[in-house]
Amino acid sequence: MPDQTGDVVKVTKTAIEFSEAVLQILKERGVLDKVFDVFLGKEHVDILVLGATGVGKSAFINALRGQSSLAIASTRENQDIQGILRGVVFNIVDTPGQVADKEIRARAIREATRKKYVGIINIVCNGYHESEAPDLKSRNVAEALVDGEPSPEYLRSCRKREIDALEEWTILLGGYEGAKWLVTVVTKADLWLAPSTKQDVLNHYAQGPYEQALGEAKALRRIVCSYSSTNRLFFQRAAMSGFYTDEQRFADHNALVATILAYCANR
Ligand SMILES: Nc1nc2c(ncn2[C@@H]2O[C@H](COP(=O)(O)OP(=O)(O)OP(=O)(O)O)[C@@H](O)[C@H]2O)c(=O)[nH]1
Ligand SMILES: [Mg+2]
Repeated sequence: MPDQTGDVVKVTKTAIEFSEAVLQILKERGVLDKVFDVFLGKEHVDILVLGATGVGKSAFINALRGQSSLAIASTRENQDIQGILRGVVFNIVDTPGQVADKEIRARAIREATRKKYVGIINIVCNGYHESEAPDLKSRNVAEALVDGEPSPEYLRSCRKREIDALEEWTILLGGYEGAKWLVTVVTKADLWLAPSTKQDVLNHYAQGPYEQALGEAKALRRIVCSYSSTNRLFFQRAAMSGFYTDEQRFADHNALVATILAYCANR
């Protein structure tokens, strides 16, 4: 289906995974009735998914839809995924993260700023970027892994890249009233999560230089969540942290879905 800019946009209709556990969380947070009111009003929700190449945006959207991501190619155009959740239509736009696709991303961002209500999901992964994209120099693994372990230098440079990626869209929020919330999803927790470091990782995205770089987006209602879309060796070689249990995965998924619904209900 051609959009106004002439781009070809793929629309996939799907249901978003939504379990009783999510309802329970909303109940505990005292917002269940409010969420149902929004459902009854059959409101439309646009969600823009942003982040550098290889952070796991497409895998995250697949996980949100209850789909796995075994073989996944780098995204090269904006993709519109429509999720139906009890009558409410969620329009989720997956954007390409490669540096070369800046213009394509800008189009999705401009398009979003014409909407009245937009939620932003910004995907980061504590530096565990993995992609075939030419702008990740570590295509050949040599940079990302040293002696079979993720290189601290590589992780650091990718975390820096995550901060740099903010610049592209935060500036557009000045004067635009439609953006209502920002959820920073720190995905790939199966790789990075450990009891002793979890809080430090979440703090990295909630305060300090990362938060400073949010600029205009600092004014949004926002939260930082841990997540994992799949269990996978880093570059198919380096081990996972070993601390991310299935229980934790369900808990993260349900808490995130509940947060998105609660944010949408708080219009
Ligand atoms: N271990 C692990 N790997 C993940 C996770 N999510 C994504 N990956 C892997 O990370 C790589 C990149 O994932 P994508 O979803 O394609 O990343 P993207 O952000 O969409 O990248 P672009 O489309 O290039 O912008 C893939 O090899 C995924 O399998 C996760 O939660 N855990
Ligand atoms: Mg993608």
